Amino acid sequence: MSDMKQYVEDVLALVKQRDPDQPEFYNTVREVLGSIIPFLEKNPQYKAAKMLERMVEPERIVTFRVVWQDDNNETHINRGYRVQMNSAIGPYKGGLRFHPSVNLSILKFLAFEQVFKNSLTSLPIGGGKGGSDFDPKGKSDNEVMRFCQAFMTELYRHIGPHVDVPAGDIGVGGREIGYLFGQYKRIRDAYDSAVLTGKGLTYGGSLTRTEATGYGLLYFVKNMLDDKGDTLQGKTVVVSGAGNVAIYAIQKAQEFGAKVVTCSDSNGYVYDSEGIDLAAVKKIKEVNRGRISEYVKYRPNAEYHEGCRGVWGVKCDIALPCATQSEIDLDSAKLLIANGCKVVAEGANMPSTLEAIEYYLQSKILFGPAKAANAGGVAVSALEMSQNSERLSWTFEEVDERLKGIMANIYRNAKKNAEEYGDPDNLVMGANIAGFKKVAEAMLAQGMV
Ligand code: NDP
Ligand code: 2IT
Repeated sequence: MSDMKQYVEDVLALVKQRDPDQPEFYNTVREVLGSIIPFLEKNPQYKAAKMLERMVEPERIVTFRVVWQDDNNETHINRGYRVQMNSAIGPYKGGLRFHPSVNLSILKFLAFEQVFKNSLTSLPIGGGKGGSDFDPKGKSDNEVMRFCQAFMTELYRHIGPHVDVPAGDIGVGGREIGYLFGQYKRIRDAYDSAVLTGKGLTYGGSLTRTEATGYGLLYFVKNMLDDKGDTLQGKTVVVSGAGNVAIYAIQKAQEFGAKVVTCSDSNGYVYDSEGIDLAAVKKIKEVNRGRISEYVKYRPNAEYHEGCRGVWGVKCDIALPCATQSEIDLDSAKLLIANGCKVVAEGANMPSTLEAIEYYLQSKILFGPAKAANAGGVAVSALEMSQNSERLSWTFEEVDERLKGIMANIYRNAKKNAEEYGDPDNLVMGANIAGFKKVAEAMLAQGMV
């Protein structure tokens, strides 16, 4: 085994030994470190500086009690978290997730991914992630508001425009960011616009932020296809999820001339052979906060299927997982490719298992890994911070143009590094090396950090 391969194995063993109960975190560390060995071999200074051991250890983690009352005056206790993973290139930046499955393993995996994703955007943002095991489903607006206020009453002391800037993720959208921002402002008694991103347009939000992750994903796919002389026109696309990322991915895919035939939530998926009616999905999910099963009321010819895994059995040219982690395992990956799928690009974070990713790479399909393909959301978050700093708002077109430029740049950077390190179509390796380089260089320059 080469020296650097051994080094990576040793660090992985250390991660497992320290936190044996954190499989999601371990898997993402394995994905990243396992793919940058050729870079480490050319740059032995990083082993000498124990850079990998440093990077797998979060700079700081806070966990806290969140106590709130529901509409029947019953008291509930949830757990809040913020993982401040790496601040080498800027203040910690990354979303908040409110979902019953949230735990430290999931937040550490998301924060670790975020470090390299944020580096890839070429904007000055470090990496973090946070959230709570609170479940917003079925809660009234007032209950969500009280929860957000209680959550921020503790979180405020750990964040700030130059310290740590949270945003949305699963279960945290414009409504939650509004309540969180209001409470932060009340406690600090100052208008620190750039303490949160994804804000509403009346109080410092950026045009295009709502659309940015989904649009960015499609800009990334367009770049991958352009390189092969192909386009989205007439392609059949399978999308999972029906939240923020999925909705705007569907919208842009349709604008590019593709036919999107599915979307889903955690209960099941819909198949609409004539193409998804986005207005219906928006009404169900954005306006009514309902279930995707209601789609068939709007489109009687569509089919609803219980269970979300079946979505990967739908024949398509392009698959865009946009719901959650580990949605596509090896069997689903095999099914997709057996049915003719030629492109997988990840809107969600780590939606494909490591075995599924291995299979995509072996099968030589085009694969856009999450940290590159879904970086548009956090990139526009950083642009929101810029606009807040200069106390100006840019037009939709201006932000969208910048987003296109950033996604093209991420694609080129990942591709260039994949070529340079000898595996030209492996964007997993290319994106990881490109993201890692900048963070490692910044850490080395800053001494013992
Ligand atoms: P939303 O909360 O808006 O939507 C999440 C969607 O995924 C819902 O349709 C939800 O269904 C479904 N979902 C959630 N958990 C599960 C599960 N365990 N199994 C199946 N479906 C599930 O979140 P976003 O759209 O913001 O986030 C989706 C993914 O994109 C996440 O992986 C997130 O980390 C990632 N991401 C988000 C960014 C952003 O800017 N928002 C940026 C980059 C990545 P249900 O309603 O049933 O829960
Ligand atoms: O996973 C992600 O990149 C996000 N949820 C967006 C983070 C952000 O700070 O905008």
